[in-house]
Amino acid sequence: MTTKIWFLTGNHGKVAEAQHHLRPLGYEVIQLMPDGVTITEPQADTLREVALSKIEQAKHHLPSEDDLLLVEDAGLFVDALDDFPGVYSSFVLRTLQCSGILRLLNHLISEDPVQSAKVRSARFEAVAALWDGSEVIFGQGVCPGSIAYQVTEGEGFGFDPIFIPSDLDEFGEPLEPGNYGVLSTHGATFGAVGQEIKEAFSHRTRALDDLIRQLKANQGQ
Ligand code: ITT
Repeated sequence: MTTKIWFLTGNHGKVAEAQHHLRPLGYEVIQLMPDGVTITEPQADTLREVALSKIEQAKHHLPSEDDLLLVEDAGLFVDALDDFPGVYSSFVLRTLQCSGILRLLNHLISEDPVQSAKVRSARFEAVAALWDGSEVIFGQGVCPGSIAYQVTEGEGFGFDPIFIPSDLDEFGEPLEPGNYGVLSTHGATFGAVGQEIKEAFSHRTRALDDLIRQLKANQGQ
């Protein structure tokens, strides 16, 4: 039997990634955008607070009480910018865009390759929250990587055109930057690889897997 998950988000890229990942696991993901209801995203300090606020606002608008409600909040955290833009990622994408992040990092450029790699080190983080009708379950995912030198055209959304994920080891776990793994985009950004390749590395995949693992444990599966 397929379980319906209503995904509250205005971001079609997120929906496509969640559908692609969760369909084979037996979940039908449908985008939820309740008519005439404005869901506000609070300016909070953590992704978890933002996700919880969206669940609280949306749970009364679920089409059926038997269905599940999903929200997910993500952000790009750049080490050399003290984790900026982080929880401000949506605002920064709308205003500075990807090219603005590159300009900020260019001010910090170093001739030393080791220092230069540190300057560009970054990660995506995602918190997925699921309302199952009685409680909220949280899943977390991190994707370490680095910021490219140029914006690449191609697939993906948001900061994908400037984010290069770290290689993965044989267990699918990310390696420290600079190490070669069994799975690699060979320096290509998320924007330059297809959705399936992004999925192997992505913070979203990891957050959703974490969530589904807990959901199944709660259901005794
Ligand atoms: P919601 O309606 O779900 O909130 P959003 O696009 O505002 O959609 P977030 O607040 O979670 O999503 O994301 C903050 C910003 O980070 C936003 O500009 C996204 O485009 C970007 N972002 C999130 N996940 C990303 C990913 O996997 N790749 C690239 N950029 C991403």
